[in-house]
Amino acid sequence: MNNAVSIVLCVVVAISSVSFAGADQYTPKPKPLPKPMPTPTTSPATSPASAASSASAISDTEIPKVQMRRVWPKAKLIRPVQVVARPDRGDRLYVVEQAGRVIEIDSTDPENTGRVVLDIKEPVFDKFNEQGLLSLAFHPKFAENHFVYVWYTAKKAGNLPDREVLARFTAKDDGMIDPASQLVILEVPDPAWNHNGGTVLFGPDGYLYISTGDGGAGNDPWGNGQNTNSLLAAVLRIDVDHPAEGKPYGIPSDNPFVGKADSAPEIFAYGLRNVWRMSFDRKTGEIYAGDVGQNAWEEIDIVTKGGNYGWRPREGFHATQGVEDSSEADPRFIEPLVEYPHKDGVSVTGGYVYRGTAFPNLVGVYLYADYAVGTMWGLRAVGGKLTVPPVVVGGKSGFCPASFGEALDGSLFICGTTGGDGPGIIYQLSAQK
Ligand SMILES: [Ca+2]
Ligand SMILES: [Ca+2]
Repeated sequence: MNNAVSIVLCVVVAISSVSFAGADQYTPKPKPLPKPMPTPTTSPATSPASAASSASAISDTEIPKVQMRRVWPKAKLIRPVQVVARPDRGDRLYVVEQAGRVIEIDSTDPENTGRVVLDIKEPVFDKFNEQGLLSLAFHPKFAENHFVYVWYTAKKAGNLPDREVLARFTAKDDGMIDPASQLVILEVPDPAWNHNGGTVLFGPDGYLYISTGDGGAGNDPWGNGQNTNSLLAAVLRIDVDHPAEGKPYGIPSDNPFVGKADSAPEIFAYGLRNVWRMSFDRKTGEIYAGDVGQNAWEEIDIVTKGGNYGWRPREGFHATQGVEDSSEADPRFIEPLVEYPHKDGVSVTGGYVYRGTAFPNLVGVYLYADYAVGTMWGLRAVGGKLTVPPVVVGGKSGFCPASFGEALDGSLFICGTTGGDGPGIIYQLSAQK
């Protein structure tokens, strides 16, 4: 039996690597999770006197097992794809629903049912399973300007083709986001329904980063991956605070393709197939990205300025099968931090490096998951180099993790569904101390 197909469990493979046909062809069939790793043995501090030494006793080679506790079960969430913390209100989380709504959760109230703060089901187009409202980012100075930025797929209209849209909306004092306040910042024409990116987030440099997919279909038939004149298959970086004359955004002067011929100055990094989720390590400023693979390998990349991550000649640490420009390892291409094969999952959901304070053993661990099988892994890396290889830290069979989320205090969440249009669920993550 074809492994890659047999383990596609989540009916709506929002970021699927392999599903070309409609998702309704797939029958959910939960696969048992890999056997959990044994709980690492630790020597917890047992007395106040040893508390001081306990911090230094925490090994940076350990990766604890991660527990998932469901939170806000009364909030009716439909296909949640992101959980984002409001920067000026630590008690407010905004949950992005793929069909085009944003739900605000009062995180102090375990019984909270959520409040719809934005509904843009029109103009969002979510006919096929990787389309829709995919990501939201609060402006770092949201408290002052009330700006939020979203990334969504939009349908052909008038002279405009099918496309991805980066738009700014303005919230009101009460947290409601005015749908009439839309300002379109960037539109990227999109040749196919799949591989639409997309995470938007602000970096520590104040610039807005956007992951785009390679456009879609299979094997990148338009050659977007290695085309630095295409905004597709890239991480873009733009300056929304200092627009260039006549444009809704500016280009950071040190973007890698500024002033280069036949290149798009918006590009920060390229050769990426479909970065569905990426995040900044809030301590180091490094970008961790989960790049969804094609037929064989899922990968995690540390995305650096000007980097070429190899798609389509490379898939994970391998020459891509079935393409004429398939390549062995080559100095042109930055290899992944880690990869996993399609026997272990088929659609990577990039997560976060834990930088909270509640679970010292988890600090510095990068967590990520597979959307189709629900497995969650942890690894450690320093300076872009792997220091502790990935281990399975948790996950739930039958739960399809669409995204991790990070609260202001560094607590982590994971959201998703039980598959297809199944109920939307948010879990809070914990680990042993
Ligand atoms: Ca596409
Ligand atoms: Ca790659």
